[in-house]
Amino acid sequence: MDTVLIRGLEVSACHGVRPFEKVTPQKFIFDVDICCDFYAAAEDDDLSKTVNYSLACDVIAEFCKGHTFDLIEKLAYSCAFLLLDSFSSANKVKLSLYKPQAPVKQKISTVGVAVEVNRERAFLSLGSSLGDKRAYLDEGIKKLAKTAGIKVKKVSSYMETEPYGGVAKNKFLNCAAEIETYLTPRNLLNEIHRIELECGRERKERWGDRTLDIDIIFFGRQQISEEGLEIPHPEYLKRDFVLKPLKEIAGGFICPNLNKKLSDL
Ligand code: PH2
Ligand code: MG
Ligand code: MG
Repeated sequence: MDTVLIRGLEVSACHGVRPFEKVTPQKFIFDVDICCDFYAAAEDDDLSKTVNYSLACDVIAEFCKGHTFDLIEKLAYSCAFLLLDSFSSANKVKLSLYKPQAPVKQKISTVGVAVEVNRERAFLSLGSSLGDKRAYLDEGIKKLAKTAGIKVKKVSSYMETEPYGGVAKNKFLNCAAEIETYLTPRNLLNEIHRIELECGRERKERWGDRTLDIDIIFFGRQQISEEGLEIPHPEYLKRDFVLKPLKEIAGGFICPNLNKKLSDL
């Protein structure tokens, strides 16, 4: 994968848990890999077709100086997200952040953290069968959009559907959403669980009526089978209330496990 490299970018800024670190600037050093296809930039010798490393350095330096965090973990994640926001052609950022003057008793050459963040396209199914169903879907989408590392790209129309599975008794309101996300599938699932909880979801009966349910149907082309996390969703083919709204917003999407277009299912 083509990669723009930045090594040893030095920024003087105030980050740290200790109170003096929040007022006394110290040295932070960034090593960054920004992955983007720059074949066309190389072909045409055209700066506008790649990630301008000088702009990328400005973005990092300005953010690092303009904020104060306790943790370099927070600073590293925030900078990686910001780089993906700033450069739409970048699909992965690897960032190492060093703090050579960190207050540590021992003599050290440096401490630091490394993060790797990917841009992925994911599809979600949302459903509600309790209370003000439309308001719960609206609220769920609003909360997704407000979450760092999630951008809502498309939302299907809301469709009234019959309860499926023999447990839920009420009619559902369902929709699908396309998001772009910088989160891992596991962290996306955790954010979804937080949003369901904030929308009054009680986890009692599997498949029972619920204020808000958000399921990950696809996460890029990834196939995942882990405890509590199966992607593509194991049931999506059987569920019209998932397929119909998905086809509306992503008919051309090729399902990773079937290698068929959604619109052909
Ligand atoms: N969700 C379920 C069980 N049954 N039926 C419809 N129509 N819509 C749903 O979203 C739904 C369901 C479990 O998540
Ligand atoms: Mg569900
Ligand atoms: Mg669910």
